[in-house]
Formats: sequence, C-alpha cells, structure tokens
Amino acid sequence: MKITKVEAVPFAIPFRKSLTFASGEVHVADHVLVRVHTDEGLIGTAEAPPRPYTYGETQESIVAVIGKVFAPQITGLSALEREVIHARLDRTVGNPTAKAAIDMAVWDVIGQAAGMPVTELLGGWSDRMRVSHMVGFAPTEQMVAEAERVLDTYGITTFKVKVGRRPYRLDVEACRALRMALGDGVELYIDGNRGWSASESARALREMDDLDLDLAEELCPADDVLGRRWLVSQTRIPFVADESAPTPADVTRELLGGSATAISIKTARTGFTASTRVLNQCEAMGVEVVIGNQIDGQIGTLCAVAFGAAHRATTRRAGELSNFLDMADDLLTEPLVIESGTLRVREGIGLGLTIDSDKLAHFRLDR
Ligand code: MUC
Ligand code: MG
Repeated sequence: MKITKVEAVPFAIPFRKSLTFASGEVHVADHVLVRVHTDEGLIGTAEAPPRPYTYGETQESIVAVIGKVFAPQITGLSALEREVIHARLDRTVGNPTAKAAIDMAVWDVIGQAAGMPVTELLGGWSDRMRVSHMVGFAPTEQMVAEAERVLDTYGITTFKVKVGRRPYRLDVEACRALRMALGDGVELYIDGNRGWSASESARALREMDDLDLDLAEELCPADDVLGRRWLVSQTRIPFVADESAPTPADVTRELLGGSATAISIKTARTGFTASTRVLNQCEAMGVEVVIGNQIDGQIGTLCAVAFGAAHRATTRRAGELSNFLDMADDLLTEPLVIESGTLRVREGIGLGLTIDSDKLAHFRLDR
C-alpha cells in the first residue's frame, strides 16, 4: 500500500454569510483538498483550511509545502507506516493544517484498506455528536436572530459566542441578549480569539457571572504570560486554550503553566494522530476538551465528527460542527445534514466521503 502521489488542490467556495471574530474574518473557503494516492488505487481525502491570522498558513503556502516538501518525503512509504510519515512531516515546524490533512487522508486510506470506518478504528464510541454553533460579530439583534434561526432550523441548543471587541461591553450586551432570548435551556460559551487584555477579560467575566456560561476560550493572549495565568486562576469556568495550544507540546506548556484548564481539539490542525495524543494527554490529566472548528467545510467537518464521535470524552460536550452551513456550496456528493441538533458520522469505509467531480472542477483554482 505504497503512497504514489499526494495532491494538493486549491479551491474557493464563497460564504453566504461571512464569519467575523476578534482575530479575523472569513468570506470565502479558500481551502486545499488533499488526496493521498496509493499503488493499490485507494485515494484518501481530507481538506486543509488556512487561517493566516492564526497560524500563518495560506492557501498558497499549503499547496507549496505539500508539493515541494511533504509529498516528496512520504511518497514511496506505506500508508501503514504512520510513525515514519509523521517523523518526516515533523522535521518541518509549523504548517499544522497541511500536516493534519495529510494525516487524515492517510487514515482514510487505512480505513478503506481495512474495510472499516475510520471512526471505528479511532474508538467507535458513538455514531453522532451534538452540534455547537458559532455566532460571529454583528449588531446584537442580528446575533440573536441568527441563534434563534439556527435553533429553530437545526435544533442546535449550544452556542459559542465570539467576543473580544472593544469596548468589551458590546460583547457583554450581546451575550446577555442571547441568554434572555434563548432562555436557560441552551448552553452558551464565549471565545475571545485573544481580543481582550487580561483585565478586560476579568471585568467582562464578572459582568457576565449571572449568564451561566459554560466555557471561556482564548479571551486574552497566552503570550501575556502572567496576565493570562492571573485571569485563569480567578475564572470559575473551564478556560479553553485553542490557538495557543496547536500541538501536543503546546498543550502541555499551557496546562502546566496555568494558562488554560481545558483544550479545544481541532482535527483541522492536529489530524487524527496528534488529536489522539492531545486527547490522551487531557484525559490522563483530568482536563476537559471540546471539539473545535477551524471554519471547516463539509470534508473537514466530517473528519471532526469522525474523531469526536469516536471517543467518550469528546462527546461529553457539543462539537463545533456547523460552520459549513454558511458556505454557498461544498464538494461532497452527499451533503452533511444536521438534524435535532446532532450530526452523524458518515457510514461507509474510511471516512465515507465522495467528492463531486463537477463541483471540484467548478471550484478548483488550479485549472
Ligand atoms: C475559533 O474557535 O477560534 C477562528 C479562527 C480560527 O483559527 O478558528 C476559528 C474558530
Ligand atoms: Mg477559538
């Protein structure tokens, strides 16, 4: 089962509704489709979503690093030599989504070769996850209307509210309006994408103490080392590290340094192999996790639910699996469906996904 080729195909699909947050804005899914081919004719598929403001990767850099650095290093290896594949990829620092997409495409090949769904190879805990929806920056009434629409249409009852604006009271007001409109039955948590200082975060959390928030994510930068520790030490809800902990080593540093008390696991940046390491670390240390989303399309979301549903700890909380709803189209022949607030793992071997060749021809940028 030798790897014969690794393809990196840039494509662009517009968002019907853009997502704005403290560190950036997404109008178009300018992602990279990654396909790992083998000599037995199997093709593993995944997608890499660049987030330049978070990791410095761009669509162009992902295509280049896969084509010039990673593909030559792993071509000729067996898809089963995952440790060797990772040792080669890890010679290069950074480039998390490029590495993660290769890892997940390799797992897709292994699942197909074994005749088994990847989610069962990973753990097989469940066939579905509850879904959490991200509400981006907008005037308060629009944020409330969006959450109400998503609750009514998809039955989603967990919302992550983007915060981190200045003045911070804008966000406090939005969170309060969401709680009032949606009632006590929904779960609300916040993500600041490092937009506030530690003291603004502390103040905002005090003012929202009565809103029963479940989690607080990346409210201020982890690089404000003492300020962040000071904030986390006084926060009464789990404080999630997301972009400050993109690798297992960062997870260790943030947790042991007191800069986080929970971890967002994103398959878009740690694939299945390193996500398993992060999950094992967190479980061993008694730290809560949440399945995050890097504003993935349907391929990436399918990967996230395949991993999240596979493990007990990742199904405890709703996973962030709904960003694809705002895209104008996607590449799968059979679109993902969120019903009663849940997303099911796709049946079938490997990741169970099929790319619509007409859609790919339409949205790809390299032809
Ligand atoms: C999130 O949880 O922060 C926004 C930037 C990014 O890298 O991921 C998204 C969502
Ligand atoms: Mg986040």
